[in-house]
Amino acid sequence: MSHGFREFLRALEDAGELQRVKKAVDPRHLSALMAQASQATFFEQIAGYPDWRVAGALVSTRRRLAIAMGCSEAAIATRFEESIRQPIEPTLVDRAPCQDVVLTGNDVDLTRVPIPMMHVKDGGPYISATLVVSKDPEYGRNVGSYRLMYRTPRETGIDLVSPSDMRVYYQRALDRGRPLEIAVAIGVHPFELLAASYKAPIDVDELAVAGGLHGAPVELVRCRTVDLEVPAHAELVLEGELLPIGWTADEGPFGEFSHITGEVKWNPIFRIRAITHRRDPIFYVLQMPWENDWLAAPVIEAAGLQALRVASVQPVAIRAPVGGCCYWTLVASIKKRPGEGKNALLALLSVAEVKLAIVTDDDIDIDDPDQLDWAMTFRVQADQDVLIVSGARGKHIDPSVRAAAMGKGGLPTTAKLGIDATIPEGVPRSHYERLRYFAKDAVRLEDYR
Ligand SMILES: Cc1cc2nc3c(=O)[nH]c(=O)nc-3n(C[C@H](O)[C@H](O)[C@H](O)COP(=O)(O)O)c2cc1C
Ligand SMILES: [Mn+2]
Repeated sequence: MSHGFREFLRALEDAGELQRVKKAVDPRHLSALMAQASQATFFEQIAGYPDWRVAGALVSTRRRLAIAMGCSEAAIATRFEESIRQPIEPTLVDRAPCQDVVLTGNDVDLTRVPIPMMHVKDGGPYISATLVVSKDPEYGRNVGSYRLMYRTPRETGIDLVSPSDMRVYYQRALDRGRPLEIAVAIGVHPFELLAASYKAPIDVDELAVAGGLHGAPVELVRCRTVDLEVPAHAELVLEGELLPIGWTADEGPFGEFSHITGEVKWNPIFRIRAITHRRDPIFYVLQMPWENDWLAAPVIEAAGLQALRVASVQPVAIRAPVGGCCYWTLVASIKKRPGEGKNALLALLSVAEVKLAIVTDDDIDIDDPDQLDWAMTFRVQADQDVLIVSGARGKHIDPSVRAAAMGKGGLPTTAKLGIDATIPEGVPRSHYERLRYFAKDAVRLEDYR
């Protein structure tokens, strides 16, 4: 497979974006060391875990995400948008590297995997790079990414608080008094993780979305102890079930993708029946919050593009900047016709929990914060170009929505802000003519040295 996890590591290394650490590292030090590296990191020795190596911070920047997606940084949103329109169903294979080693019964022991403590207030060591597969009798196979908190050698917590397809699957199993079988694949290509974080309709198998991103079917293998399939090339697989106990076990705190320490949540428990892995496994430590943020960027940007097109506004560029955690803010430049600055804002603010949208014209490079500030300074009249919507759907991990004051289970709302930084109607474009230096192309500084 040309787009496996290991091929991606090689692509990063070829691009000078992967650093190897040769000395043995304590797993509790992994996150801090990754944070100090300017590249993705590959740890060749983990103290106390001779069988394992660790890779992480793989898509911590837009550049590394672009390498994963095989496109330019500017093309990420359109590349994602085109691929999700062309899903490719996965195929089944008989033998798989992810089952080189199969551990069941008393051999199931998470303490043999180098799961790191990441942040000072975390409720325990966390597995962050998960692809969680489940099935519902009616809706079929589902894939999402859900963090797992170490509890015991055979149990983890899972954060199933937010509305999601798997939450619905779990609730439906719970209503019948049944556990929900899940299989967790760790160490898969970012395309699988992007598909997992994409909000497909509930009856859509996100592994077909991953196939669309690869341009080839994802190869799956049947699990050994649950009626599920996982990517054959995964480094590590945890098979088991979510116990039918509802939202009763404490989980967290954990460093959230909002860059903020979260709260303790009430959640189900994942009991592990089997651990399978490669003969020479690499454990993927997804570095919070950066990798979680960048995995959201294509999803949110593509949703913004689609919303603009439905509103018949012509986008030129779109970005979900990392300052808004690639989730809460959208910035777009458009080829504007009269009124479309406002139409564009309405479209962008309809996306998920996006709470700040900025729209500007196609002469502004939206990757340059100075140009964006300039547009907001000279193209905005606050009494005419600012849109505020109250009481839209919010997300609890944004402290400003004051979810803590609502009590458990309350769903917060948020205000949304749109800024139309396009050239106002009635102001000629010539009023924005940028200054140009006299004789700019006629003289060269090096001729005067
Ligand atoms: C690295 C990563 C970790 C995530 N962790 C969680 C989580 O712990 N809980 C959650 O509800 N969503 C989490 N998400 C978001 C979900 O994966 C996302 O909402 C997805 O669409 C859910 O899929 P589903 O609705 O098909 O089950 C995470 C996303 C990423 C990229
Ligand atoms: Mn789904």
